[in-house]
Amino acid sequence: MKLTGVELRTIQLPLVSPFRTSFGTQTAREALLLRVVTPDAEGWGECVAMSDPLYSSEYVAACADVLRRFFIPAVAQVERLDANAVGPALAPFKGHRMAKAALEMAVLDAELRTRGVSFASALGAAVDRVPCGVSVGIMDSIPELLDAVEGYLDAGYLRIKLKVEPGWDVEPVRAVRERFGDEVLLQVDANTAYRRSDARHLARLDPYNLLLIEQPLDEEDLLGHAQLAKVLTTPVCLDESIVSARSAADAIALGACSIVNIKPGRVGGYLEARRIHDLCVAHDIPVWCGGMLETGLGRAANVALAALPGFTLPGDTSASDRYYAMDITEPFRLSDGHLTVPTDPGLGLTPIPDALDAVTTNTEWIPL
Ligand code: OSB
Ligand code: MG
Repeated sequence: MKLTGVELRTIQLPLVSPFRTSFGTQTAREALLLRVVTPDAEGWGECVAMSDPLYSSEYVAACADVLRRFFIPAVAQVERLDANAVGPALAPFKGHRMAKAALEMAVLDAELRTRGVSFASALGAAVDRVPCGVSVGIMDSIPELLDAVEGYLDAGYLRIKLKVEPGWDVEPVRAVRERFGDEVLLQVDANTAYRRSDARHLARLDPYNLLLIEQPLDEEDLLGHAQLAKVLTTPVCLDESIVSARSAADAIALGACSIVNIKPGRVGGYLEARRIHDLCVAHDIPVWCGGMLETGLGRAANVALAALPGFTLPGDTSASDRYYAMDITEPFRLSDGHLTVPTDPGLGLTPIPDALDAVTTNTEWIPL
C-alpha cells in the first residue's frame, strides 16, 4: 500500500451521564480519529487517549502532535506498507503507544478492506458474538449506584465492574452483593488509587467473591502488586501496568497479576494486543478486553479482538448507548448480553458522515 494522505479529526461526543473514576469525572468524550487514504481504500483509526493525561501520560493534543510531526511521516516512507510494517517503522520513537496504535489500526483497516478480510478473521476470532460487561462509575450515594446497576442488569449485561477508590470500595461492593446476590459476576477497578499500605484494607473485599481487583496500585509498582496478590484471595488483574507483551511477561513471571485486561491502545495496537493474548494463553492467564469509551470504530475492533479464544471473561465491550445517545457509526446493540462481531471487511463499518460532522471540532488533512 501507499498512503496518499491522512486526515486527523477531533470529535467531542457528549456522554449520556457523567462517568466518575478515581482519576476524575468525564461528561464528554473528546477523541482523535484518523482516516488514512490509499489508492484502493480508506482506513479508520481511533486514538483512545483522553483530553487530559490522567489515566496515562498520553492526551489527545499530544497524540495529534506526535502523529503529525513524527509518526505519519515515518509510515509514509515505508516501501511496501501494511499493518505489520507500522510497528517496526515507529519503533525508534519511544512511548506514545496510543498514538501508534491509532495509526496502526487505520493502516490495518485500509489493508483489510483492500484484501476483503474482517478484523475478526485477521486477528483469529473464534466466535461470532462476545459476552459483555459494563463499567459503573463512582456515584454520589449507594442508592444511586444500586439504581444504575439494576438498570444495567435489566439491560442484560453479564458482568458488573464497579469503579472504586478509598472511601468508595467495601460499602458499594457489599451493597451490590446484598441487593443482587452472589451469582452476579462482579469485579472492581481502582485505577491506581491505593498504596501498598492499603493491603489489609483491600483484603476486606475478599469475602465478596469478586472476579478480580483491577490495578489497585501505581502503574509502575509491579512488585507491590506481587506482594498484594499474596495477601488477597481476590485475584489481581493489571490494566495500566501492562503496556507491552514484555511487561505482561514480566508481570506474570513476578506474580503481579493472575488476569490481564487487554486494551489495544494502551499496548501500541491490535497486533501487540494479540501477542499479549497469545502469551497469556500460553501461561494460562485469563484475559478480557478493556475499554476506553470508544466510538463505534474502536468498539468494532475491540469486539473482534474479544472474540479470540483466550478472552474467557466478559469485557468492557458495552453497547454504544452505555456512553452515547448518538454514536458516529451504527450503534452496537446488546442482544442477550452479547455484541455481534462484525464480519464485513476491515472494521466492518464506517462513520455516518452527518453524525461525524455534527461532532467534529477540528479536521486536518495531511497530504503525502
Ligand atoms: O480503567 O478500564 C479503565 C474508562 C476510561 C479509562 C480507563 C478505564 C475506563 C473504564 C471504562 O473502566 C471502560 C469502557 O467501558 O469503555
Ligand atoms: Mg481499568
